[in-house]
Amino acid sequence: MAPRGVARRRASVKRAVRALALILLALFLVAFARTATHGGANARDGDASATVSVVVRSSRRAAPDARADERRATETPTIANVDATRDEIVAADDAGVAAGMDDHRPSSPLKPPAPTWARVRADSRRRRAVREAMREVFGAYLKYARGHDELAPMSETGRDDFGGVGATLVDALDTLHIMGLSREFNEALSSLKGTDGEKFRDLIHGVSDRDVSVFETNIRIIGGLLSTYDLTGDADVLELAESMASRLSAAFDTASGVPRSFVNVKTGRAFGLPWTNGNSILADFGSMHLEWATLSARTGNALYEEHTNHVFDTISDNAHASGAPRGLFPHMFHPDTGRFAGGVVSFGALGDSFYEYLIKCWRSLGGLRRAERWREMFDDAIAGMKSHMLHEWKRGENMEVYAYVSPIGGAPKMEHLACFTPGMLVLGANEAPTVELADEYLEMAKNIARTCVEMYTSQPTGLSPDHASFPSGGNVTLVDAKNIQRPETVESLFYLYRKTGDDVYRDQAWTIFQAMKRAYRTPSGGWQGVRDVSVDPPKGDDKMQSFFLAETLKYLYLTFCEDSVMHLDEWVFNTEAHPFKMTRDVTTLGARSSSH
Ligand code: DMJ
Repeated sequence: MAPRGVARRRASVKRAVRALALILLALFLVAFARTATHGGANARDGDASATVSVVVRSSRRAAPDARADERRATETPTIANVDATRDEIVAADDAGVAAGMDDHRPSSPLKPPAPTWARVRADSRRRRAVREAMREVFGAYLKYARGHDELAPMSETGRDDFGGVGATLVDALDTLHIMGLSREFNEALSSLKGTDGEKFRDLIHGVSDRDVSVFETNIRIIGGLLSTYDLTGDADVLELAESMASRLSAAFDTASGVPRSFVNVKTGRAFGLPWTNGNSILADFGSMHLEWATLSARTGNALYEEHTNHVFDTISDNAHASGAPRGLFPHMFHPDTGRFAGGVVSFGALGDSFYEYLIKCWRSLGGLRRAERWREMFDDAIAGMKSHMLHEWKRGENMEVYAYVSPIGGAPKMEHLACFTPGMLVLGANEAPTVELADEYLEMAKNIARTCVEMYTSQPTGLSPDHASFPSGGNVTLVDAKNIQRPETVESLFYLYRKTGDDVYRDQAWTIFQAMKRAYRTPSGGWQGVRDVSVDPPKGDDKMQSFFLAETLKYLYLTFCEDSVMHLDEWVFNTEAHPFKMTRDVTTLGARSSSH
């Protein structure tokens, strides 16, 4: 028997061990709870350093689905909810600041994650400024151009470049909703549903005898309606989207199944652009699947997805015969011969969104047919771009290294349109086949984005030209001096910020927003583009683009939100920045491609 003192010591050692065990258990439970609260992103983060394989990828893709479904079941997305979320975010911001919270801290002390997306807090002041801009420009649109496609801010009247169907109304809907501008959102929606929207509904229901661009109608009208449906659950809006798609379906009635560029919504007569010799354009017919597969999933009608899935199969099966370097495609395709017909190979006009949709469809459509082919085609496209289209630019006297993308065979210059490339590369870096490739994509994204930002900051107006060249040892040189409020650079800054959490991207976005505000604003409250970015003060173009409300202001706003707002593992943005809930439950897959 041990003496009393020894027994007491043993007992107190036991107590200490038990206490220590309890502390460790508590720490573990806290860590576990935080991981669970932060959801699929962190679950996936844990294996981010592993060699990525198909198996890893599919488990990565499964996680957000469960989270999204859970939310769908508990939450009816209404404008009130968005307001509540915003208030909660602001309150949480304040609490976080008070507690000295570090945004970028690892979520678990036991296993620091390599995050898919950075965890970032809102910058309430800047976010509010962008929201106010949206309120102002949409107010001016309603006042002077309600029901028209776009506002002419200086003339204080409407413009109808899309057939007078109220393009801005539809393009702006989801931005208003996301920003919690409930009064404006409700007014826009009731405008569309009420007498102001008669022309719009006549177009959608094929009553008016009107030719429309299949691409523009798809990305703006169908995209805008679908995202509004995903945000609100409003069944009338989904019905309008479906009706519009059934009008456009006539364009797919070709020997190859690849649609022509224009269609008459009443007669179904389809035709190509006159300058293309009857060819269809890659960026047009190659960027429809995201909308049409989503529409099929929401309506249960497989027809839409079948059309665009077949288009993908046709493009993919023609890859070797396209005449372009591996992974890349010329922009002309003849819908009757079913063959590529030459043209430019570009990440700018005529090619851009085709490449964007390879990665977006792969990331966001569960049950995608030939899913691996979409990913392979994306990685091949980037490899092709790197070998044939990516150029180094040594800038200024210090010969600092930048990068830019230009079409194959063309002069060494870049359109602002191609500035979406960094954002696309960020998406490609997530869940890339190897860690090395992920790093390479991110590096490329940063270098191209530097050039895009330089296109703004090098000009006296602080605005980018639409097209620029980059002489070695020199500065940005104007090729097309106008600026038409395009979104691509701020879009890429948004993705880079969400990926890295590096404040440099937020600051760049803020600088660009301030330059826009200074140069675009007019006395009517509408904001217009400028004719020459090198002239300060600039002359305006008297046009407020509908994509300025759909994309530019939306990406700016989201850059200043915290990462949980439109989280990039839950939402995918179409090429007009209309967000769709990621679709994990596509069951209506194309019968025509079932052999693959
Ligand atoms: C937008 O309409 C879309 O982003 C499209 O894909 C090409 N670019 C314009 C805005 O610049």
